[in-house]
Amino acid sequence: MYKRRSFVFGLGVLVGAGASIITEKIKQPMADMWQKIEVARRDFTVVGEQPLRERAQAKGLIYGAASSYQELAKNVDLANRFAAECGILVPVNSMKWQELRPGPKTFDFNQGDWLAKFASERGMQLRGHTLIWHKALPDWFEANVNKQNAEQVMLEHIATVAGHYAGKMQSWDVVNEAIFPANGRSDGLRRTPWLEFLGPEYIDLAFQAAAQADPQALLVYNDHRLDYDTPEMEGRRVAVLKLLEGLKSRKTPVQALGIQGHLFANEMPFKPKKLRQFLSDVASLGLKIMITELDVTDRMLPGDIAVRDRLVAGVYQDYLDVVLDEPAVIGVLNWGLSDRYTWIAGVRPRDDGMAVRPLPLDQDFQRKLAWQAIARAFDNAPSR
Ligand code: 9MR
Repeated sequence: MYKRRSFVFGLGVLVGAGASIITEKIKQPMADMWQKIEVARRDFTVVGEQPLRERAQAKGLIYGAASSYQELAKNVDLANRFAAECGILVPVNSMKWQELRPGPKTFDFNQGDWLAKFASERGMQLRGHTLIWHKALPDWFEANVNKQNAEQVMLEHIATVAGHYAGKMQSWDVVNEAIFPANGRSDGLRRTPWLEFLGPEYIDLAFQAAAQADPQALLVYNDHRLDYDTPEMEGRRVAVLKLLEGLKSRKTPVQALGIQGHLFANEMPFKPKKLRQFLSDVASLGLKIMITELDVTDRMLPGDIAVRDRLVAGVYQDYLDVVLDEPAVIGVLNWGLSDRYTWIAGVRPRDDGMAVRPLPLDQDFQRKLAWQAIARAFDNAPSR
């Protein structure tokens, strides 16, 4: 596969060499054409009908996806497809502060409990997302949380929520998206209310509280934009590694890195070696790795669905081939299972108005080439 890719990159260089006469306008369509030819040659055939959860499990991996409470509770077909394909379920929003915390002193576990029960009844594990994040905070947060009470508010939240689900969680995203080098700090930390009130130590405090409340769950630091070969993402990888090294050196109980894996077809340069090295670096800290929110934005791809699905499947294949080569990777989760329910439709829609197709199942819950690419990646993965 690497050979085929470098063949394509090679053509890119050739095209680039004649830059004085070949304008950007011609270069891009040519690169697109070569990519299409390259992906058209790929084999996405899959042996057997087994669902992704079984293929992953056969290699000692976990496969699953995120869903909102609303989608699962109202759509029996989705619920059945979910239970068939997924070994683990993560609530998209139900375990964020916004949903869980109607007021400064109150907790509402209704949606979360429904999802926990659904998962357990259908033989799925459960993943918690997310205890500490700068987004999805409730309206009352700003007026009620300050430097004086922030530590107590945070610790109470973690003790109560992680305590409520203790023993039921495969893993928790304890802290989400704490890195943002563009904020200009030398440690790369994002300027959030938690950082402002508690300093960088808030991350250590959160992991300690989670470990105390639920000693069984795998405690994950989760972040995004770590996948591509761009200066921005390189900066983020460096900062994430520095954060994880610091946490480990202080014996803070972080146990895994969650790489969200929101991918982009035809938007950014992907260098397998770069990603592979990052995974090795993380693993060498003694951490497990989970791909937690995988999907492929298809905004830059042609409208034609057969072509588009092939290119999206190619992105999944390239990515998972690298990721599953690292023995520290223990699981892969999609951010949604079916194209019917995806955040990308709202946030990264296509200019031509056609529906986006970022996930393994189509709008009618039928398996797509992306499903096949994932299935093949599990089938070809080394056993854990
Ligand atoms: O998909 C989620 C969307 O429904 C919410 O409105 C949004 C804010 O809470 O969060 C989205 O999920 C995000 C996840 O929690 C963290 N990583 C990025 C995901 C997509 O934005």
